[in-house]
Amino acid sequence: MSVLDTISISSLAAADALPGRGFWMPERASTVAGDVDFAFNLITWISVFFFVLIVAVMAIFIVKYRRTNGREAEQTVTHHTALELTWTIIPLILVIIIFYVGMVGYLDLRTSPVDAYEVRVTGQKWFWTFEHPSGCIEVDVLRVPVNRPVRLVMGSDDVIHSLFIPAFRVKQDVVPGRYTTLWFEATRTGTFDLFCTEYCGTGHAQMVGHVIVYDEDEFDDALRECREWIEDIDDAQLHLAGANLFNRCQACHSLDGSPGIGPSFLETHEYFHDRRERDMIDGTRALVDENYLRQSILNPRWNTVAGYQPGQMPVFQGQLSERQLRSLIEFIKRLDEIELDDRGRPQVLSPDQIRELGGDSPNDAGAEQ
Ligand code: HEC
Ligand SMILES: [Cu+2]
Repeated sequence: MSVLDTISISSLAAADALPGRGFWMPERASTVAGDVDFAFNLITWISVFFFVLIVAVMAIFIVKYRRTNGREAEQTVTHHTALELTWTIIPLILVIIIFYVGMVGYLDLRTSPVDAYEVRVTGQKWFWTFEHPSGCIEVDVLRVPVNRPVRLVMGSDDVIHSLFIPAFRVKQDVVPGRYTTLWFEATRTGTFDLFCTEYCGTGHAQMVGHVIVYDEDEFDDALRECREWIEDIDDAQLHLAGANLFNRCQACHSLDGSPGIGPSFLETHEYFHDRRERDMIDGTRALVDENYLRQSILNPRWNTVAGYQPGQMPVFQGQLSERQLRSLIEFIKRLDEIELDDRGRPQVLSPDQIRELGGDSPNDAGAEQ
């Protein structure tokens, strides 16, 4: 660690405002980022050096030894021990150095400290679910404390995904049928990108999220807020809270009637509103009421809407609290009250904004009755 640290800090550090941000690399925000950049820069600059050297020598030799009229080809040496030892031993030393740097870095990346904070991660078409020990479950937002090792235990519900946090320089495949792990220790607070880097189907490009790094005490507050905010939203505003959860559904369900992997919620809303029955794939019909919505979200395997593929809709049993489920159902029921932007996405209000709409104003409460 320490040797590599000193070299990597002194070498090639870019003069940019964000620490570690250079021509090739995003900012550095984890303990291993420096080592990864060092290995990358080392290999790159060795390659650049030899590329320039070899091409230059080649160009000089092409000119110097080109065929010229009246000049006889000379006998050349076939063997030169000193030269051969040089071009064997120097590269050998270089690849041993590269191996050493790579191996030490790899071992650091693979071996998580025992006291790490653990988060369960599920990759699903096409979103990430992060589950904290304290019960906070969130989609596409990973909240972590600064200066504390975090270990991700990851699984996939469908196909191979891969979790990548560029600023932390960590990346690991997420594979169905087994757990893979990844650890990091963030060194700075702030918000960083998180991607899926394994092509996993039509919605792959939407499988993006954020890591939010907090100071230790802010972290506890953030987790409490994550668990509890929806519990104290008034029933009258619950559909607005549902818009906050819609990011788990938007890969497959539109709100403006446009077709998708699943039925548009506009259509579902109209079925609900008109008390109509849906044709199901097994030839039966089902009335679209609260129970139908509940069943469709928690346990979609019970049946499939005609015209859609079975098994596509993720099972949300155990992933939503009762209140979250209710807010999603309210969201579909009262979709006509949700403002959409020009790309058909719902206006998402923060928990505080939603709270402000409720409570104090008797008008709002009255309108709901
Ligand atoms: C990976 C794609 C996908 C995601 C993500 C997804 N769904 Fe679905 N959903 C489907 C498909 C496909 C169907 C239709 C087939 C079926 O009934 O299983 C469906 C059907 C439904 C239905 C029945 C609709 C109707 O009009 O009859 C509801 C309700 C529903 N989904 C709610 C949700 C909610 C709420 C979320 C987010 C929390 C969600 N879905 C996320 C694919 C998805
Ligand atoms: Cu993916």
